[in-house]
Amino acid sequence: MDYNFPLDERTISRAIITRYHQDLLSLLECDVAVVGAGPSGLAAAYYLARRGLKTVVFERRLSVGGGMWGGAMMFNRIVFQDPARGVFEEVGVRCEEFAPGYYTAHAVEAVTGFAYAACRAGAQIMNLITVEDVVLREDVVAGLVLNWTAVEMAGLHVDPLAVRCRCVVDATGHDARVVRILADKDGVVLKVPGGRIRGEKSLWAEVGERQILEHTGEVYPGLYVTGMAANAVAGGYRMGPVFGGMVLSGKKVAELIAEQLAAGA
Ligand code: 48H
Ligand code: FE2
Repeated sequence: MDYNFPLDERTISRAIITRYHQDLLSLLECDVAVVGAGPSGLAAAYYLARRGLKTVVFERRLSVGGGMWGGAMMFNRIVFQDPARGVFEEVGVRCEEFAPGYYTAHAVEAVTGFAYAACRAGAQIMNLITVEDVVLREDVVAGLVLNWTAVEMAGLHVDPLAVRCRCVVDATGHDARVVRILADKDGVVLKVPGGRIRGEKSLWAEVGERQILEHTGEVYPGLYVTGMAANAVAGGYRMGPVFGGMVLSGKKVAELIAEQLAAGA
């Protein structure tokens, strides 16, 4: 193999800087901004992008995948139930039946499968960026306030940048970070019973999984919840290490948003 190529370090640097900034500039205006690249956020991004919506995912960590990498107690296998099998298969994750209706997959294959599918469908995944606030227009969530995670971690006083979008999906898991940020503001009433964050209940797999789908949806004009955040906001049970509801919730939120945006267009 002829390995001689006249590499110029400046061209390498220029390529990285140029491409990143081109992408960042194009994301100033999106259809949907998903916060969090766990299983629900990645599934939502895949289905949104597949519908032709301009979709970005902001993830505060270096790695995508959220709580799916570690399976349960660091046994890196995940479990999901029959209704979600089609979603895993659609993104190319191999599923193995364990007991009637119960399937397993390798956690690494599941994370990378969903991440790859979302990218290939056209979603833009921006890791190392933390969402620290929302943009509001006439009591409608109309964008996000972003900062480098490194700024947050270092505790530096550096002001953020903002992007606009037609709607936001909170896929930040147990913390329900985006809804929490909004709900802390004076006068904000959420579209859930009681108008405020209820907090998740203890563990009940069957009920928790059902509730995830029931609670997936719009909680404030322009702001949707998916995945664990949906139960954290509405006061549903946690379900433990089962991932069917997470990816089905991502699929459901994408369907709801597609309908809503089509109706408003
Ligand atoms: C940018 C942020 C921010 C921020 C957080 O926790 P996740 O895996 O979330 P889900 O809902 O897709 O999946 C939940 C699942 O992993 C789980 O924990 C289950 C099923 N638990 C059941 C139980 O009983 O415990 O991913 C959330 C992602 C993470 O990658 C965070 O880093 C990211 O969101 N994130 N990204 N800006 N402010 N906050
Ligand atoms: Fe969890």
